[in-house]
This record gives sequence, structure tokens and C-alpha cells, in this order.
Amino acid sequence: MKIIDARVVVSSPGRNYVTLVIETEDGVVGVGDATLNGRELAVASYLRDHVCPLLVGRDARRIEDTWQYLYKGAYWRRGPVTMTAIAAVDIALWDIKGKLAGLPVYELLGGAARDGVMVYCHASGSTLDELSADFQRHLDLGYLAIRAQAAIPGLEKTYGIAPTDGTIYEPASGNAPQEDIWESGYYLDFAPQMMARLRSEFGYEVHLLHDAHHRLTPIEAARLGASLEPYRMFWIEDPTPAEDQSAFRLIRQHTTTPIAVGEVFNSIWDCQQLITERLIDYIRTAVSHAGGITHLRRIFALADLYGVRSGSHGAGDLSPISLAAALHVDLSIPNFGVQEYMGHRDPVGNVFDVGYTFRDGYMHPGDQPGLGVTFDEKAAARYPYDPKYLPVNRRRDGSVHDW
Ligand code: EZ4
Ligand code: CO
Repeated sequence: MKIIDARVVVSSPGRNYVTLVIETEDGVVGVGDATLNGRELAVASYLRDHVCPLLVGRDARRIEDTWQYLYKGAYWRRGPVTMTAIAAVDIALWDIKGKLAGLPVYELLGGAARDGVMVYCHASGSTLDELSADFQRHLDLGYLAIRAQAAIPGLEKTYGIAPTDGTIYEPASGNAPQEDIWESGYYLDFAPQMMARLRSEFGYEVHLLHDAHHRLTPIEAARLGASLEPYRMFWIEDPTPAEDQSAFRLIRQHTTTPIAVGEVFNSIWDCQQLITERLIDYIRTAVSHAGGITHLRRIFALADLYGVRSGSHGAGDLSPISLAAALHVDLSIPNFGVQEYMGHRDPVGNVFDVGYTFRDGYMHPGDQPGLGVTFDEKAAARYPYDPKYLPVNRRRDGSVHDW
């Protein structure tokens, strides 16, 4: 089952997506997500210039061999660009394998280990009243788990606040990064007030999540965790910059608030210390940024040994192909925790036709052979690439801070 073509499509149906299309001699087509927000063309070039020529002529059925060949064969290992490129190939090959077998990918991964995949959505507001209204709206939609973010009084712009016109929060913009001002003190005072308000209004039944987006020092993160303990968070996400793994030892000494980390990780080696030292509770690696289904399963298997659950990244800057691939993994692993689901808005639906469904707080990848996502290349051509950057944070003195 030889691969006869591998091509990269960069398009922007509302936001930028990089899609890898692999075709076999039998006419079976598989698709993979190669999107790396703000650095899209680097992955597109890695694939086009260095990987696609190697794929042509290879046996599409040999997923593990292709993964090892691309990972070990590059000599230069890991890194977001490399691992996103390998992920795209891996996801496309699993899609092809499912289509060849006539089975949804989750069946190839061992079958459903649960009936549905609990997802969490994003609620936000530029005031606590607005956050409350948005929270209620998501409860009405059936969500059982909700991430809450509100604008921090005293700061001009806060991460994670969606516009009030109903569009999804999308931080990337412009021809250069937008610059925001960050002040941890305001945030640390405000965060417990936000959660107190939500718990007093909505009770303790709904799972409550929050993203600190890598901005705190270890002792500040410890204070945040301790101050949120009365509100019994499902998790706080990325309290400190995640590459400093021993920082989490300090956080752990001070709080029982569960910790979720890993959306910027791209290999099992990035997660190793956090998992094996039991410094986190949820590992958030994304299928498209951490080497695809093959490698993500390996990370989650390691996590399972240490009582760490999955909580895959699922922001809108990951294409519907990523979400589908994540749902197949989520459905089949023993240590699934929760799946992030920001959703995609049209015109994304004009380009990606999806088989996954949402009902009563749970998603299901569907039972179409493969991943269950059809990518319309002709439609994609109508939405040309639109260069954008993620923002940069500065402190009041002008120094660059983690965003
Ligand atoms: O800022 O995916 O939990 N979700 C997040 C995301 C990230 C974006 C970056 O591209 O932190 O909103
Ligand atoms: Co996050």
C-alpha cells in the first residue's frame, strides 16, 4: 500500500490551519493537522521540503516504522516544529489505516473504554456579571465542565476573554505581536473572588477549571492553588512556565488544588519528570503538537502508571482533524480525564466536514472509518493564508513576561 502523494495545504477559513493530505496507490486519502499557531509556515516547510519527499513510495500501513524513521532519522530531535510535522504524518496514517480496515480509529486503539468523552468549554466575561451569564449559557448547552476566565480589574487586557459578539476567543492577530501588560498581584487577588462568585451562584456540581497561562512564579502559583482550595477546582492549568519542571515540587508542597500542564510540550521527555514525580494531575499534550496518536498514547500510558489523567489541549487553533484524533484517543484509553473543546465556527465548517458529535456534555468521534473528518481542498483554496502572531506580555517596567 504505497504512498503516492503527500501535500501540504495552508488555509485560513477564519483562522490559519495547516493540513497534510496523504494519498495511497489505492486512492485512500488520509489527513493530518500540522497547525502551530503563529508559526504555521515553519511546519509547512518542514513537511514540504523535508518530509513529503520521503513519504512517497513508503508503505502507508507501517505507522510505527514511519514515526521512528522521521523521529530518529532527522537526528535533530523534539521541538514543536518537528513534532507537529511528525504528528501530521502519524494522524494521516491512522486515518488511512482506519479507512483500510473499515473501522473508526478508536476501534484500532482497543475500542471504546467509555461511552463518551467529557469535554470542557470556555466561559469568559469582561466583568463577573458577564462571566456569570456566559457560564449559565454553557450550562444550558449541557456542559458538565467549564473553564472560567474574567478580565482582571486594573489590567487593560486579560488572556482568554471572548468578544461579546459570540465569536471564539482568538489571541493571534496582526502583522506583529500585540503587546499586553501583566501584573500578577492584581490577578492573585482577583482569582479567588471570581471562583467564589461562580460557586455561590452555580454550586459545586459543575466541574470548574481555570487557566493561569504560565504567568506565575512558583510561590505565587502555590498561593493561587491554596487560595482556590475552598472552590474545589477540577484543575488550575499552567500555573508556571512548564519547562521549569522542578518548580512544581514547590507548588505541590503548598496546595491540593489539582494541576494540569502540557499544552506546549511536544514529547514524552518534556512530561517525564512531572509525571514520574507525580507533580501534576492532568497531562495536556495535544495530539497534533506531541507526535500524533502514536506518541500521545505513549505519553498517556506513562501517565497511567503514575495516576495522572489526560486533559488534551483542544483550542480553536487546533483543526477539527486534531479534535477528531484526540477524541479517538480519549475514548479508548483507561486514564482519560477531560478533553478541551473550544469548537470551530464557520467558515471552518465549509472546509472540514466532521463526524464527531456533542450531547449532554460528552463528545463522540463517530463511527465512520478512519478519523471521520473530510477535508475539502477546493474549499480550502478559497481561504488564503493570513499571517498572525500570538501576543507578547510585558510588565509595567517594559520587561518581557511569559504570555
Ligand atoms: O493560548 O492555543 O488552554 N488553552 C490555551 C490556548 C492557547 C492557544 C495558543 O495558540 O491556553 O488558548
Ligand atoms: Co492553556
